Amino acid sequence: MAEDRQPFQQLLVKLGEEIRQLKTDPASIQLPQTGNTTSIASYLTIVSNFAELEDAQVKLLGKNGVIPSELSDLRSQPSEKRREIAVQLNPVKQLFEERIANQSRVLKEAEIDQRLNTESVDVTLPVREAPFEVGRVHPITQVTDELTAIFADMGFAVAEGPDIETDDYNFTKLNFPADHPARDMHDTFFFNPKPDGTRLLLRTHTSPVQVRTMLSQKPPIRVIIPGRTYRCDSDQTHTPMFHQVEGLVIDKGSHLGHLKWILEEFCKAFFEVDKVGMRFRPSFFPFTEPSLEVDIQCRRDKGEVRFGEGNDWLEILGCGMVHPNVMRNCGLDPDEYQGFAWGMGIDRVAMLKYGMPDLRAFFEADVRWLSHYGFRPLDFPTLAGGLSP
Ligand code: 2NL
Repeated sequence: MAEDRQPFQQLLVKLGEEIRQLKTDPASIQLPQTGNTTSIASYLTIVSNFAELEDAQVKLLGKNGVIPSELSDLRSQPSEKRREIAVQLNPVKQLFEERIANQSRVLKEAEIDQRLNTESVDVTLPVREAPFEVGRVHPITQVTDELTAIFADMGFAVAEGPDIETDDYNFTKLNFPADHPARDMHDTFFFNPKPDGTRLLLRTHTSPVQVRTMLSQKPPIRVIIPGRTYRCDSDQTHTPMFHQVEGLVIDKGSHLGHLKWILEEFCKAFFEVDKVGMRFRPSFFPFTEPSLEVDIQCRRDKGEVRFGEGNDWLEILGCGMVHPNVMRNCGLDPDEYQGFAWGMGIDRVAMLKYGMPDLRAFFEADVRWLSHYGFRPLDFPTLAGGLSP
């Protein structure tokens, strides 16, 4: 072992000499068995830090290391002699490479052990806010989750459908007459007509999803459909893209009394009050008969709205019994089944519940607005646990 401690530099010089002897007369030396080779290999197993190990590797095997530089003139030798040199040198190189890789592993493990023994975690430090806690849930997402939790609790399923629809599903099946003004370019975003004359559009309400539900499922049906809707309209309370939630119930004995109860329970749960005055006014929609509009009791207080008290009324949704023509268009016999449906603007009820004055800000993607009006993530709304965080 005494040789192991010979300065490495000395061993390298000797290795250089031995390689030169090998090149001159390969038969005169057995490089893999020399004491020098053994000493270098031993040295590589006692190197005690990464810097020294890398230094050894560079000096032995690096581009200008002893072995490559002594071999740089090998091309000038006859091929038989080159073979004899290679037979001796290759195992030596391999031995050094193995020792270096092994020692690198040993040093890495020692370093980890050292850190485990010396570093400790102060578990009493306060927790930093993780990125997903800094992010905020958009009010539309929050309110959609709140609505969904309320209706899910009443046994409603959630249905979804495409934003791009056919004229048939968006209007015709819903009993819109051919010349109805909603079919006008002023209200509806149409795509260019196809060669057969039909044209796709951006759905103006979520009702086409109800049509799809009626066409594909047998009653009893209880679904709500939250989603994006589009109309060619823009001012302080209208944006070209907005959100609706519609509900649909189809069963043998469904009637307006059920509809009224559902909407009343919904309003109490959503606005988080024990009782709420409601007013049903006659109205008109092509797809319901009779049709009603619903106002809820409120009090306006310095720009703030309070529900369940006061003498003001606020319109929040439209509803009605599904028109027999719509039932027939969707493959249901109106003499066997009755249905009711309602539709409500999600953006509008979000503005009302959380006192956000300008609808356009909802879609400007301003992080300052979102950090003010947004909601903490991972606080999922449930009826039992509380809706608004
Ligand atoms: C409103 C009014 C409403 C419906 C939507 C509906 C859907 C089918 C059949 C019958 Cl497939 N009705 N939906 C019914 C009444 C009103 O929305 O003012 N929405 C913002």
